[in-house]
Amino acid sequence: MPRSLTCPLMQVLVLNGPNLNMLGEREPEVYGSTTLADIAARLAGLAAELGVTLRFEQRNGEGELVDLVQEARSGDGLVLNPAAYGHYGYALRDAVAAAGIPCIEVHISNVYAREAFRHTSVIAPVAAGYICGCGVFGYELALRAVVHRIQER
Ligand code: CA2
Repeated sequence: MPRSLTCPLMQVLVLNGPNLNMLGEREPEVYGSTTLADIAARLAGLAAELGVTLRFEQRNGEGELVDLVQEARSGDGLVLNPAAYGHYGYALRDAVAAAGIPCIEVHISNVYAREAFRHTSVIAPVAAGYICGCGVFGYELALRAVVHRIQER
């Protein structure tokens, strides 16, 4: 039976880290010309299709991101582009590990084709999955992946 007939809608937080508010405005050769608002709009359409209540946020500070991950514990899943914090943000990693909900880490660029410091993720070991290098389409893949994980539980 479809989940919508039996349970409340799944709640997923899509959380974006520092500087991603500048998406589409600078460095289009690396990140493309799509803005964060464009991504939010695309995901809203997909969320409706998948039966998901979506919250889409961006914060620059690691503490603010930690606060939102802690709030997400009352929901079902997390899609996280931690931006540079993904490479060294242990407080954010601890929050994701403690959240007890599946998290899919997403990066727009192929971090493995870039500087060596981007080749490490401190989040990936505590995430359910990791997507990078698929451009902004990675967010749609990540939303589908986290929904799949939630339904498996
Ligand atoms: O590829 C990604 O999604 C990243 O998470 C983006 C981060 C970077 O530090 C990670 O290594 C990979 C950077 C976000 C900054 O985004 C900007 C967008 C437009 C202009 C300037 C920065």
